[in-house]
Amino acid sequence: MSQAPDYTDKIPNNVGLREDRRLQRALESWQPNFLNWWESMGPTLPTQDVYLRTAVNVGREGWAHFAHVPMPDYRWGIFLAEQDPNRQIGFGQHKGEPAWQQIPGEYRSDLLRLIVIQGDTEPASVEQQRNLGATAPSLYDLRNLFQVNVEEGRHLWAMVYLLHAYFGREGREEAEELLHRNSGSQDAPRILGAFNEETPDWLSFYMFTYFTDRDGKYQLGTLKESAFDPLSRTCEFMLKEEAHHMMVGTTGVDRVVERTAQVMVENDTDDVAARGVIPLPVIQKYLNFHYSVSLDLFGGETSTNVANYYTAGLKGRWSEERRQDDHRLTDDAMMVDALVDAGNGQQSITEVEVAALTGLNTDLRRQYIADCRGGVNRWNKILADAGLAHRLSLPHIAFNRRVGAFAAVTATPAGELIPADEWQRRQGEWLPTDVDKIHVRSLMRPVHERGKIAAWIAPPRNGINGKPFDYDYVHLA
Ligand code: BYC
Repeated sequence: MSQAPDYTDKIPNNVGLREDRRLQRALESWQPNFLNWWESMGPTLPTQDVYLRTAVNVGREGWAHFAHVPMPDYRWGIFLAEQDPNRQIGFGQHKGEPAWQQIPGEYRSDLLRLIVIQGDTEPASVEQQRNLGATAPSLYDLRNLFQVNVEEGRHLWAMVYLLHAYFGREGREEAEELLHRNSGSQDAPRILGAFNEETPDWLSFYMFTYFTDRDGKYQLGTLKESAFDPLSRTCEFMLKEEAHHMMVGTTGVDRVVERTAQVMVENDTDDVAARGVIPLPVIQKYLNFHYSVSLDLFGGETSTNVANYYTAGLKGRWSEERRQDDHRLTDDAMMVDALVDAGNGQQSITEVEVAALTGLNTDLRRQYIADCRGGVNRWNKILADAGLAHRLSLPHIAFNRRVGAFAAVTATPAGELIPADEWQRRQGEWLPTDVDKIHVRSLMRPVHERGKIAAWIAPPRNGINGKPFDYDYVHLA
């Protein structure tokens, strides 16, 4: 008997890949391309092995398995949350009908678009972060970087599974394109703006995992509501992994703020750049940048796309089931942020009433902003506890925007509209300048020694999976 390579083991899954030879073959032929992409665009730091959490099943006990794994041996699996055979569509014109196990023809192209956009972000972030290993502040942080990277790789697999299983040849072609586009490429960039920005240093990495991964949490939360059940189940499981990424961002910024505050107090000065830490105004500028580019990921304040997605049942709201309304919204209105003509050629920022369906990007963005405030409050508590008066804040929604109503204007972090030439002159007060970036990069020296940590960041309060901070999380090559 000829021994076909057993890809069902190479691709751990709970989707019955063994029983679907066609799909198995399609994914088999994509797998080497993925691995080539990982080799050429993934993490550059050579390692022997890394203490990683691997998803092995979706059940309460079995889903996360921790072990030292050589990176190339990491197995990217396909896992969907448990199916509820009685699941009904929770919103839109099909509310109350059974969830779809196949895609209705009329929604095929919209679903394809949503899945491709979601899929495109996953490998993009791995590309953006590929050089960070070389400057990791500790083995603990290095391990977390790799954990985030392999999970983003798995999230790509999650979307590619849907493309292959439900979209035929077009889906297979899109799956190839996901490996062809690259972050920052001139010819074939990633689809959304934030995923073509650089993540050149660890402060950017923590800000990215705080603000941009958090957009991922909210977008996945809306796709988890989808009438298309396999998409819903995939996103539900992805959200479990996303929690770790949130933790990396939240505690990463905590630790940077904590260390800066310590050095400020010890030396009784704000002027800490020369003392080997990141000054609070620079942290604020990084925050301003990552928050504003992440707001762009929510699309326009009003959008007929989102109205159509909702009505069709493709993309719901955050916590759809907890909303106290008819879940159809055809007769509802809501207020969205907008620019209006204030007469005498001036514009001003206000709110206008629109059909609730077209305002759903704003609705999601507001949920996201409220969540982001939680981080800022935490960081300010660290400053307050250190006895410092300085506070961090989220900039206004009109600040530094490229997408939506406010892309047309230039505004300060306080939300004051200013002429474009003033913005040009003053943007260095609010966004990282070359001098700021060079200073931050100058601190990025690797600390790859067990139990040691760079001087610009405080150690974490807890290790991973109950292990201490000085655990041998990574063995370097
Ligand atoms: N960049 O109708 P509108 C994550 C386009 S992150 C470039 O307002 P819509 C992760 C738009 O395509 C989550 N173009 O937009 C995080 C449209 O073009 P057309 C990723 C943009 O469709 C960290 C036109 O402008 N997932 O998972 O309502 C690490 C009008 O826009 C942008 C998703 O985003 C932009 N930023 O909303 C790893 C979920 N914004 O139709 C992973 C899937 C808009 O005129 N995507 N445009 O040609 C969606 O839900 C929606 O497509 C969007 C846009 C929210 C992105």
